[in-house]
Amino acid sequence: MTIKERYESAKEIYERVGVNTDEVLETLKNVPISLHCWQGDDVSGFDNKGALSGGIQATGNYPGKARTPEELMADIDEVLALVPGKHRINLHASYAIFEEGEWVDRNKLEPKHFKKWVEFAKERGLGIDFNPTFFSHPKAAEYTLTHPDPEIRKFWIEHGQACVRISQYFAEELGTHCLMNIWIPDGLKDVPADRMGPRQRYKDSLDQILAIDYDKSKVFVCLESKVFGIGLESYTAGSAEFTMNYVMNKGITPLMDNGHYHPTEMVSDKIPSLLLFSDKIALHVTRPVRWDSDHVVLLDDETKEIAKEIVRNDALDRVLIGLDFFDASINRISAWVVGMRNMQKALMLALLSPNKALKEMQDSQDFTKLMVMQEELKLYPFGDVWNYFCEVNKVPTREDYYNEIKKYENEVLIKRG
Ligand code: RNT
Ligand code: ZN
Repeated sequence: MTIKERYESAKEIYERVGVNTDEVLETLKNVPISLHCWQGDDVSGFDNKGALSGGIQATGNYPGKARTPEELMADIDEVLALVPGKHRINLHASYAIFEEGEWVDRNKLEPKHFKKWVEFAKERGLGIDFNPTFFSHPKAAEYTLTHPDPEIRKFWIEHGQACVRISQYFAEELGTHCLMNIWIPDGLKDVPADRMGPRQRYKDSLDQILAIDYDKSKVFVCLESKVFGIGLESYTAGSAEFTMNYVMNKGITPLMDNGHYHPTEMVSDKIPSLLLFSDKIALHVTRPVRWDSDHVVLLDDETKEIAKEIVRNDALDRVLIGLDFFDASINRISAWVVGMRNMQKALMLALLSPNKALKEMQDSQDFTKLMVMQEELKLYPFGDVWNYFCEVNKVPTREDYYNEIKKYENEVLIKRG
């Protein structure tokens, strides 16, 4: 049977539970996922030679890491050719591209340092999302936006402001919004003597960043919370409560990374609550294994559950989906492609679910039928719909992308030092 024939048969099966698979394909094709550039080079960036800091870690030494903007862009092209649909790219300030012999510090970054990225995005019809980089820098050795030294804090405030201007440049050039996400690693390894002070300074720093004039309809400033980091086990200034209160107070956008909570706390469960109070919310979809380890996103229960909350609350245009992981132990292109395709598979599963009927079962307290249906739906021919989706969007079906990646590894990656 061909992929198309299998699809036709799957279509009939889904029709019986009231799901139109053609509509699912059309919807999913138009859901952009923001591809994080930092999977390609283990979060190294181009603006300094220092080690990755900030309590995050990429482990592994698989060959082929991108070392230059050209290599990173070529790798991103390879990824986009293996993922169905149209997407966005997510850059960090540390990926600024300087002219030969030029260098400016992070507080002096300007749109021109991202011109090459804009050209890259324009040629491919991609949107760009952005992040100030408050780590991997000599001035970020201890704290950034919470620093007790006013000079260092000022440096980082200026960096945040510069990034808002760069975000607006992206939005204006590309004709689509730019999500600008603020995450700082600031925290303490051991028991604090003052939990309030750093948060007070964080609040003031954010106020100063947001005080510059920018177009809120084009730049969506987000704030990402975190419960702990490596070496920051006892306290983080940007806790969930700080972040949620700040966001609600200022009318900016909350961003949840599903590696940033206690292990049994689920981001999927938080999504509807946030949707009731914020017009838009943003996600960093990742996979924490025992800690915020940033493993590649799999088609696991929580990824599926996150997708369900987005789809059944009719929020595909209100939840800005981005990925955030960095695995250096496997082929980095494969890490990206597997993560992207899994996020899409999770969304497809959610779209293929008879969500209205299931809600009615819950409301009418028909929990018996609800369990039967939820369990049986797991065995519906979802793979046949997925393969057809890949085929019509002209990307490899099933595991065929692996061969493409292996070919690229042999022809390109292996030759990198
Ligand atoms: C760190 C945060 C943050 C970073 C990226 C590189 O724990 O998740 O989003 O991973 O900005
Ligand atoms: Zn994150």
